[in-house]
Amino acid sequence: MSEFSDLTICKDAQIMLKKAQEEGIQTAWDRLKKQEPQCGYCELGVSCRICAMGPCRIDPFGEGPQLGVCGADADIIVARNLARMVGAGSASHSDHGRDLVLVLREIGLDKTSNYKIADAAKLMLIAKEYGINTDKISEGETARQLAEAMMEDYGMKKGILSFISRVPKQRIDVWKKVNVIPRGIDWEISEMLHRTHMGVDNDYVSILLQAVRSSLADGYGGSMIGTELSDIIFGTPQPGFSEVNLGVLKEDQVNILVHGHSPIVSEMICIAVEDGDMLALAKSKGATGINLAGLCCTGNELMMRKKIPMAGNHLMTELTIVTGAVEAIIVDYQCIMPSLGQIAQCYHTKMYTTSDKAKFKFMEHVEFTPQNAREQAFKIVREAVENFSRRDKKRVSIPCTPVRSMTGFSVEAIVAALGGTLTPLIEAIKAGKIKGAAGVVGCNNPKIKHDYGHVELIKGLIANDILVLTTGCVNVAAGKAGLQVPEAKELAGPGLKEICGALGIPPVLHVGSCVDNSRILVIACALANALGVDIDKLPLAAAAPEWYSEKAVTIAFYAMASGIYTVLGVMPPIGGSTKVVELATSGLNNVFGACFAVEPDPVAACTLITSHIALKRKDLGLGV
Ligand code: BF8
Ligand code: SF4
Repeated sequence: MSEFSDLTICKDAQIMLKKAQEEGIQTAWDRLKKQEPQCGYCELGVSCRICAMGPCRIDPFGEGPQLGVCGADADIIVARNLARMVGAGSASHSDHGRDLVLVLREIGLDKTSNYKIADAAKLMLIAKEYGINTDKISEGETARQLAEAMMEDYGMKKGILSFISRVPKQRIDVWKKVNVIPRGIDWEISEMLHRTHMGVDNDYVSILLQAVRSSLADGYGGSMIGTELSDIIFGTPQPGFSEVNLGVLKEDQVNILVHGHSPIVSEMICIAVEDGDMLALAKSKGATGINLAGLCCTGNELMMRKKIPMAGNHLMTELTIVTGAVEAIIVDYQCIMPSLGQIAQCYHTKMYTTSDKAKFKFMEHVEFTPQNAREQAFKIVREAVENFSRRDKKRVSIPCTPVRSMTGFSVEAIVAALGGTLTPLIEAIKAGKIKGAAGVVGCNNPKIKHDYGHVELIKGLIANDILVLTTGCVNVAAGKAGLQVPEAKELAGPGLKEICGALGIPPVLHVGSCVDNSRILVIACALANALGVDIDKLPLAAAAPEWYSEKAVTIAFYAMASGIYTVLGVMPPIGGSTKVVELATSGLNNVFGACFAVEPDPVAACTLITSHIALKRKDLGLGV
């Protein structure tokens, strides 16, 4: 047993944590310790610093103040804080989606030679979905018109998001009743901020319904646009194999990592590392090649489409630098710990920022635009290669060998694997071979043993014949545990094992990055439409066992509002309002046919999900 085995289940992480300790490097785990005990008011959500009459806090024991200076009570303060988290999560995904819309428009206007349409068939399909008559117009003109139609989804011109047309009618009726159909992406996010300004919306239910609407603007708006356009511009993922863990770094090669979320940057780096001149330069510096690997969601994007290996998830990002083997890390935005620049100072690793939205101390800024992306990518890769000579070989430690992992399960790929329609999946569910499906998504959080929450929950689910779809940082956890290869069927229950064996797929499907949770929504909508029922009637569930980010709260909200029961492994900051807790954990059922549960123990979380799926099967008249 390693001395770090209470922090992480991953061997590579344990070895690197030891090295970090020996080399005096602080990690998120160390900083968490220094923060403890964390503020109890903030943990309960009852502190407010929205205005300058505050900051205010409500005494959870009922002895001290029960109202803020403005008169807001615990319910209002808790709801406002939570709603602002949802708004920020929606903004993050949606602003990422917007960047892809802007690139698509530049392609359409022929203003960039760096980006092209990789999946013209999908461009045509989505353009048709948007009501664009593609018959007599060029591919470029189609791209321009689609980009501009999507821009309207961001604004207030349409009054309803285009992809809402994918949602079953029964679900739209549910949303109509409580007035949460998203009207425009930016509209809902900005209204969320408006409503939570002091003196605007002061009804906790009303505040939380706007949080729902803002989350739906992400799930069926910003994220869905992000996914569909990434497929159009960079290619719709197809199944294939890659590798995961820190062992994907190569001792004899220049190692370059991409970190963040946007494929706009990482795809261009991918082109530069494959260039012959760059390779020749690397060889002249004594390296045998240039090795590109991913971190977090931009890593997922490259893995899905290009089978580029993944070095790690959220809590591994600092530890990759500790290997001493990384020449450069290129970041775009989201989930990039500000500590990375500082840690890189202790090694030879060069850090680059690429978006004016996301600048960091100790990182060099190299702004990427659709016009200069290729040039900038080559500049960074050249510098990374030159940096190989500065590597201190004595400090290099690559702690393990990589694990093989299967990826690339876009909706199109899943449908193709099923033979062209969802019918075989529906039949397998009806026959009880597959009891249901669960999306296991989200982050790492040092408050939960790293990757333990993901891996244990997933193992329990597949053993119970529940097909698992993974996104975000869960992919690395599942991949490292050997759960994302066809051979993992041996860990599945007999029915799921049979289906996976017949199709040659793993019981745990890598469906992409966090914006790609929209792929799960598309499948849920298609299943419901095929069966003629609402989504909440299906044997589906979602879980975020180790979530940390505002984006994860937004995902949880749109999953729940779509009718999918959602289990969280970390308590959100709502404990200070019994009314909000009651609404979240049961009241929402009466409105959306789904609610949240909080369960940090993955074994207990698995029981919650299997019982929920059994109940849904019973209600559908299917064998349990
Ligand atoms: O968007 S799973 S830690 S990397 S927030 Fe971040 Fe969470 Fe990872 Fe991707 Ni998603
Ligand atoms: Fe205090 Fe109200 Fe201002 Fe919040 S909005 S800081 S509760 S006065």
